[in-house]
Amino acid sequence: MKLIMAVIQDKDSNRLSDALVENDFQATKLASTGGFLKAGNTTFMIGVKDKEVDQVLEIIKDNCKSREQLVAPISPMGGNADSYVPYPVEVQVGGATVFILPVEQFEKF
Ligand code: 2BA
Repeated sequence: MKLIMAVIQDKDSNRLSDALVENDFQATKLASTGGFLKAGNTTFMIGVKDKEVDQVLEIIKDNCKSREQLVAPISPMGGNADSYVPYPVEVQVGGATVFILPVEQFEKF
């Protein structure tokens, strides 16, 4: 068994939930925050059989889009003004960042 942890954008989370349910996969959604943008994102925990991993990765790929996001400049506040960029910078946020972990034991009570 594997635990798939996928960090995705909030905008894609309902679509991905629906697609997982349609395909009979069980998942848990966690509200998370990106360390770089400090903006909300969604982390899915999906427990699956080893042979189902590829199917779930396909579902994630099909339902999560990569997008550009603007990062507002942060004022230096007494720091080094030389590196201060006074205009918003665009970053490419990926459709999904996925970790696949082995599960030693799985129980439901
Ligand atoms: P954030 O940390 O908010 O990062 C959002 C996007 O900002 C990243 O998209 C990347 O394009 C850019 N970025 C991140 N750190 C950067 C840096 N030091 N310099 C310049 N640009 C930077 P993604 O790579 O697609 O990541 C999307 C979200 O997935 C991340 O949100 C974070 O929540 C999660 N994530 C990505 N890599 C991770 C990792 N190795 N471990 C844990 N979470 C990760």
